[in-house]
Amino acid sequence: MHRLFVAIRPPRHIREQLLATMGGVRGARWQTDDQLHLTLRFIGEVESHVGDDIHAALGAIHHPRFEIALDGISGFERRGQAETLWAGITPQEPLKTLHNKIDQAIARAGVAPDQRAYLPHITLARLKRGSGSISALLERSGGLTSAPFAVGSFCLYESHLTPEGAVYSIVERYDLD
Ligand code: 3AM
Repeated sequence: MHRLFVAIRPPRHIREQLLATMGGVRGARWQTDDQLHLTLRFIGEVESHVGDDIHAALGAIHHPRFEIALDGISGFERRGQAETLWAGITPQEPLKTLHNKIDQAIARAGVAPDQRAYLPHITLARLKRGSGSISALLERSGGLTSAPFAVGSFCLYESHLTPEGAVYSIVERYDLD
């Protein structure tokens, strides 16, 4: 079985900017450079032959290149407890359109459509229990923005879960038009 997801690998200067914002939050496990990605579609565990069909479906996608920028830091929380911190993205429309195309393409490979609302973000940290609320954590760091950067490709990733955290590897890269 392979644990797969589709994501954009941010360019080096954006990853450097993200890495430079990290720190200063207690209980945060910050992402490493290798882990930084913008998920387009989480797939989950699939058999090798389904992975091959997903690869073929992704390779048939046509989508124009576009530009996005970093837009603030936010997070996901559950019951008032922060679980992750992430960088927001603007504009979201090209990512949502590409997400929908990927969803439809991989449905043809037999993967059930995504049931969850898609919110584009780049995870920066996973937080230990008891880190407090997002708003308390973010008083210092809400102002992250970047110049627009080009997205010229997206990638199929494989995720290996280890006790030290997830290890992500790029399986394939697909160029946009
Ligand atoms: O891109 P981020 O880091 O926000 O949390 C996982 C990670 O998200 C998410 O997929 C990305 C690559 O692993 N993920 C893991 N399990 C998931 C699930 N069952 C999931 N997303 C949705 N449903």
